Amino acid sequence: MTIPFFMPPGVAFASGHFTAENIITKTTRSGDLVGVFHDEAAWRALPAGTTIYQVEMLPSPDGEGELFVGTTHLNPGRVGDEFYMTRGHFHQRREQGEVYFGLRGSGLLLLQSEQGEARFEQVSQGSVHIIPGNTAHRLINTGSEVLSALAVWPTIAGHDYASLAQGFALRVFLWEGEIQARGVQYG
Ligand code: M6P
Ligand code: ZN
Repeated sequence: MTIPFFMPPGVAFASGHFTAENIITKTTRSGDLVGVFHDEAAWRALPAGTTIYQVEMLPSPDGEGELFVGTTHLNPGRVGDEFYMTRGHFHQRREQGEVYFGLRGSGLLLLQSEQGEARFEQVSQGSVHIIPGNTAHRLINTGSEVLSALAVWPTIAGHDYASLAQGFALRVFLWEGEIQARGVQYG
């Protein structure tokens, strides 16, 4: 008997690019990231159309129990001394977690609790990151190649950017030739 089959979408694990119809893409440019980087003058000096990262996603149905699958491609670069990073977010549905898989490049996943406690995980090819609920997450590219990470998250999770209006508690810079994290002072 011939097995009836459905041809599923594919992902190239070396790059994170999907092969599927109806891939959804979103580009985040420097001009979209108002107030995200520490050095405002350096941010203003960067053309607003500079691509910082792109997300490609498979379409998924809405509703409890459904999952999104997407790849973030974060370019290498710095705004002043600070490495390029994603905006970062809590989930609107705070209890919902997410999984990131490092595919290429090297960087950091910055995780932060609602109490403001921050920590890093090293992202590299093959790394697996289980992001618990109630935890904000941001990718930082500390390397010289594109950092690509595959993500799987519940469609109901949603994004809450507003709760991080003050930013994360740690920032990552290239300082005297070394990758360094610094605590953020709020005035
Ligand atoms: C991953 C997922 C997405 C997220 C994207 C970009 O692909 O976590 O949900 O939108 O990264 O991150 P941000 O929304 O913080 O810009
Ligand atoms: Zn998320």
